[in-house]
Amino acid sequence: MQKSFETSAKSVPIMKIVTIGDSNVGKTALLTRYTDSSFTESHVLTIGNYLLNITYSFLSGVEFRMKPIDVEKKRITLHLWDTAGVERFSALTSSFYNKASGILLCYSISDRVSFERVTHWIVQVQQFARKDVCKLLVATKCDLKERRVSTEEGKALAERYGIKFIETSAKENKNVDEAFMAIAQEVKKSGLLYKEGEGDARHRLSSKAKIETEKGCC
Ligand SMILES: Nc1nc2c(ncn2[C@@H]2O[C@H](COP(=O)(O)OP(=O)(O)OP(=O)(O)O)[C@@H](O)[C@H]2O)c(=O)[nH]1
Ligand SMILES: [Mg+2]
Repeated sequence: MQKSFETSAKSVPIMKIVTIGDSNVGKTALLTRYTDSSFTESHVLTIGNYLLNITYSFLSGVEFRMKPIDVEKKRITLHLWDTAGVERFSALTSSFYNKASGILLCYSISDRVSFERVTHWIVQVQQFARKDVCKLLVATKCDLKERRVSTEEGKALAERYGIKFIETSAKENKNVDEAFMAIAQEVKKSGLLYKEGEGDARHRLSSKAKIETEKGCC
């Protein structure tokens, strides 16, 4: 019985999804809403100390979560890598892009600078991620009344880069599942999936966490 469970678990393909964008745009809140159905008002800088991941992500500026998802009736495991937006982690976090299947490029509708810096994040992706990585432009905090970036501007930017666009609110749980489903569908179309254990940071980082992180992972 146990054996057949392990066999079927192993056959579930993996998509590696990375969230990137400026600090404070709400990347962690988006993931927390998606994986834990919760939201917190406080901003805790992502620095890689998420309790469950401490053995393999400390000092990395990246936190890890998993969630199963059915994409067009096929069961997939999402490996979700939440990067730190603060500049001091950029060398380490960018090393997490290289095997990403999909990247959520996030900015906040209430923070004009975070929108203008999407171009910077795209350059990072072009430099460090696979050429065929799937991308989705995600506007966050669309519940806020003090809007600094219009929906039209978001759409226009996404069109410029030939990627899809979605406005979300982790606080009000708006379009959060839809954002992850959209990137998962893009990845499924592109075929950029992994087998269990293939290039998996959780295995590679367990003993030599810092060294392996510096080499790049996920
Ligand atoms: N109103 C509102 N606030 C949000 C939303 N999402 C996040 N926030 C708030 O924005 C702040 C920053 O959220 P985080 O998710 O920690 O931001 P982050 O992008 O992960 O930041 P770094 O880890 O520093 O890169 C927190 O105070 C959140 O409560 C949202 O949808 N609506
Ligand atoms: Mg964070």
